[in-house]
Amino acid sequence: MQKNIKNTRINKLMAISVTGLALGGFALAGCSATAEEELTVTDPWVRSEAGDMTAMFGEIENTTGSDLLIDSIETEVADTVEMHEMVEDDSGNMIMQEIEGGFTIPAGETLVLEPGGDHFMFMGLHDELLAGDTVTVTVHFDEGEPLTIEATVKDFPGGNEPYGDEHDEHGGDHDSDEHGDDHDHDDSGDH
Ligand SMILES: [Cu+2]
Repeated sequence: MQKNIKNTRINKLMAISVTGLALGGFALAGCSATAEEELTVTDPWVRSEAGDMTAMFGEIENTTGSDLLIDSIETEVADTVEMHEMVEDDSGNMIMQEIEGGFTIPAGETLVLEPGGDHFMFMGLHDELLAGDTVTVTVHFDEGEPLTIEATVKDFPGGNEPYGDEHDEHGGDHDSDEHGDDHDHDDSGDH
């Protein structure tokens, strides 16, 4: 990690040329949105999960010339996706909580999503996610085109991070939600 920071200048030049090649492949695969050309996503993955919640990890490098604010994230495999960080609670335990206002990726910087750190939290999984599955995730920014990420599902036994109070009180199917097609009640994050 520190090595990366020290060698930023040189690595950045190399990363840009490597990125050009990688994106060429992507373009052939049919992705044409602007964000794909200006952002580099490295090793996006989602932890396999049979329950209600899991998380996505990976690195997103902002190679645009300007700061980016992630406005919202969506995926077809879960009801909602939140942006979480790990913080220390009063007892000294690390718990996760939603980031106020979303992640900012400064120009030239990389957002690192990793177990035990920042992550995209999938809540209300529709089906079990098995290793080898591919999950499509769409990241919306405060401006510009959205970024579409194809993340690979992987087994990760150590990925059960402790949840903050909000998650502990998630009581399961208390409202017998049938996963209908009306997602137009936007009451997310009302406190
Ligand atoms: Cu989380």
